Amino acid sequence: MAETRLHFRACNLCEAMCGLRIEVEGERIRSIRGDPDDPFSRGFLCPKATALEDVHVDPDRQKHPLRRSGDGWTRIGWDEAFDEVARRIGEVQARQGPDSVALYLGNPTVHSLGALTHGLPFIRALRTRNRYSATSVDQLPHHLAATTMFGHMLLLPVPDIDRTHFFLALGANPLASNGSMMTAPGMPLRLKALRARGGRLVVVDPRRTETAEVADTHLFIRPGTDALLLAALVRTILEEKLGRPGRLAEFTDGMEQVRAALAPFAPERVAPATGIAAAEIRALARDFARAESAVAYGRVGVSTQAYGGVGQWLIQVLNVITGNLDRPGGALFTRPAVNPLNLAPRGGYARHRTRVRQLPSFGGEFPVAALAEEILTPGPGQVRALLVLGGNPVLSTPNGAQLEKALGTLELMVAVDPYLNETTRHAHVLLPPTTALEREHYDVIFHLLAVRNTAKWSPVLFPPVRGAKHDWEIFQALTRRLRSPGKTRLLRPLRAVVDRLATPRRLIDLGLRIGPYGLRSAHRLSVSKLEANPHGIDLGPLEPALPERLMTPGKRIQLAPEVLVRDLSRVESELLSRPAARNGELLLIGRRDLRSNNSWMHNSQRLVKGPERCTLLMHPDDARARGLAPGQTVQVRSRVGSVPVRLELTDAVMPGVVSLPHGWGHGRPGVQLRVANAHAGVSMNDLTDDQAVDALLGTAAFSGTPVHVTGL
Ligand SMILES: Nc1nc2c(c(=O)[nH]1)N[C@H]1C(S)=C(S)[C@@H](COP(=O)(O)OP(=O)(O)OC[C@H]3O[C@@H](n4cnc5c(=O)[nH]c(N)nc54)[C@H](O)[C@@H]3O)O[C@H]1N2
Ligand SMILES: Nc1nc2c(c(=O)[nH]1)N[C@H]1C(S)=C(S)[C@@H](COP(=O)(O)OP(=O)(O)OC[C@H]3O[C@@H](n4cnc5c(=O)[nH]c(N)nc54)[C@H](O)[C@@H]3O)O[C@H]1N2
Ligand code: SF4
Ligand SMILES: [Mo]
Repeated sequence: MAETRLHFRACNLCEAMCGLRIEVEGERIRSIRGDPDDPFSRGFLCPKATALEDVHVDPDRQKHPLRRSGDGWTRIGWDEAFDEVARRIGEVQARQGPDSVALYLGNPTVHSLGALTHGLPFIRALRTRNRYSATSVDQLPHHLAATTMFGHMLLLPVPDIDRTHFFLALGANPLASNGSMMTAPGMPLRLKALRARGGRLVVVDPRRTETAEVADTHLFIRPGTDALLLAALVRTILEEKLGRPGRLAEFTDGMEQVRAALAPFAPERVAPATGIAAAEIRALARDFARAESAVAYGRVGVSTQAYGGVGQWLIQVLNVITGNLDRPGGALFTRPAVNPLNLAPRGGYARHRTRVRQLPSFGGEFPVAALAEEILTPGPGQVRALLVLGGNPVLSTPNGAQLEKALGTLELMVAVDPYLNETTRHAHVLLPPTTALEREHYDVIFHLLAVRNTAKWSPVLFPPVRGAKHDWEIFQALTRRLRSPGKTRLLRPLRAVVDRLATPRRLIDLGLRIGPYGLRSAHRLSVSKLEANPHGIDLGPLEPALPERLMTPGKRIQLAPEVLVRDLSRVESELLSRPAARNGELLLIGRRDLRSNNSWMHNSQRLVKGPERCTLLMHPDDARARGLAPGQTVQVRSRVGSVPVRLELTDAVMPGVVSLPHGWGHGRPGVQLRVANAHAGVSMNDLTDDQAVDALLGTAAFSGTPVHVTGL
């Protein structure tokens, strides 16, 4: 019998970084449990963690490079694949310019150490402006607020959930998502502890979510109107002189501009559009301002709407004017052991515009809502080749059906992905990377967003399955081939040495040593020190760090950034006067559930078993008005598409709102995901509209997509 051993690592599926204790017998996993000795997660895990094994042993996982041949695929060698990809990219760019090649980075690239360390040089080597990522269907507004207010797109305040007395959560469902831009494993326990110490949890959401169920107060809000609510909250606090910025006042500019700009947004005026009574808004403003400590936090539901930029800005304004930014119990900045701030741009809003719709760039990327039209619209600069790195934009970006059509017209599509999914099935070449258990891991991004300063290194559990290469090896091989060969001939031997040395492990080791807990500190962190502490190291609670950490000129908080103040006029003219729902129209919102992870964990039998989850939630009153019955299949239509889906009735969604999860819609020809195909569902993004964006940033405005629902 093979010997049993224990392996400790961090789960990299979502943002929570749970410590896992994996019992292994030879090549087989006996169990995956929460690691009780991880100082951060203390044994917590969710059902998805065990699916790490399912991905590792999944017979549908691709392990060898594939080249499309007619209707099928041919296995090719790695060198042949790299040569072919680099040659064909070069040909497209030589013919049609560097921008004719586009790039889409999916969410899992942020959870893959090798993609983070080696993705950047690769992107640079591509020399294209046509860069897209999941950021513009997710947290882009947070970055704009961070850049304009604090001076860097990654200076992101983290809610101090463990110490706060008042947690105001808008458009976030941490009991399903396990927290986002707030890495805090064990959300159920943390929320329970908040209430147990007398703290209040207020949830603002068009659906009474799992999180709303355990809150003190849940306010239904009409989708897409959070900017109005937030403006009224800030205005009330200022009007009633409840603001107490404390020491923040010494280094904050723009308080008066904010006061003046928010004058039009009295609670009484925003109440009809938001669906929240003025008295409730005033009460919430007072309670928030008077709490011993409080934090406002908004996630996907606030970001992915037409006024998401303003929404995320006003959330931080609330934190600042009440003195809750940069203080325990409020929102604080982390002090990560490896600091990624130097790797990312500071921001850079609207340096460029997309060719067709003139949508602005941010942080060197364009909004992905524009990708399909950039492929489909002829003319100079048209996108003719696309690289998709760890993503599934056909299911995850607005009007996915249009994008899918566009993919079929490309001269070249390359995917770096272990699966042939709804997007990657259109590739000409597939380069499949290793998955989590076969590689080392360090969370460069999620330590930055964590509610405590911690550090953890995850070692390799299994050697790479035969045929697969790591993300970083794939990027490195392609980068090497893309660099113009003529110019670098002399440097080539030197480059080869540097490449060999620059492994993810060495880069993290260097980052740790030069970081704040490295050589110059008592911790003396290095990878080997972390290896000697396999459960992870706690580096203490978040601490006040302002004004020193600000990266704005003069190290001052900019409370009233001009681009955002200006955008309030749009909120006033478009949103304040928006009529109540038009005849028969319902507003579609999304939802996440615990056993799912965007589009890609549906091929695990243990995660998809049980009742169907891709259903349309509707309020019974709306069903009655349409003569619809629970359990029946209905047709949901939007401007861009139409899908059939089973109806579920519940008073947990507000009247006038329907909810559908995203990431489903499998079962299309050529998708090699047998379990997922058998639980196909429909894609919410066949309904969401690529033309519905936040005009300020181009972020997809998923929340509140107008739809009509009829019986079949
Ligand atoms: N189990 C699971 N965990 C995940 C993921 C997953 O797919 N499954 N995905 C991961 C990723 S990539 C992310 S970004 C995070 C997201 O983390 P969260 O943002 O916490 O996740 P969501 O469940 O999308 O929460 C958004 C909430 O916004 C509400 N909402 C919709 N429209 C509006 C609106 O107009 N106003 C307001 N106030 N609320 C609105 C929705 O009803 C929903 O409850 O989760 C991560 N964790
Ligand atoms: N309507 C609606 N749409 C949404 C959202 C919503 O709330 N509503 N949420 C949005 C959000 S927050 C996000 S983040 C996006 C996510 O959108 P995407 O990032 O486009 O999609 P994912 O499903 O996360 O990507 C999954 C793919 O990554 C691959 N993958 C997994 N691990 C690795 C790895 O280590 N390396 C590589 N190379 N590939 C890997 C998987 O095999 C899978 O094919 O969806 C967005 N779309
Ligand atoms: S909560 Fe997230 S990190 Fe924790 S086990 Fe589940 S998927 Fe993994
Ligand atoms: Mo996300």
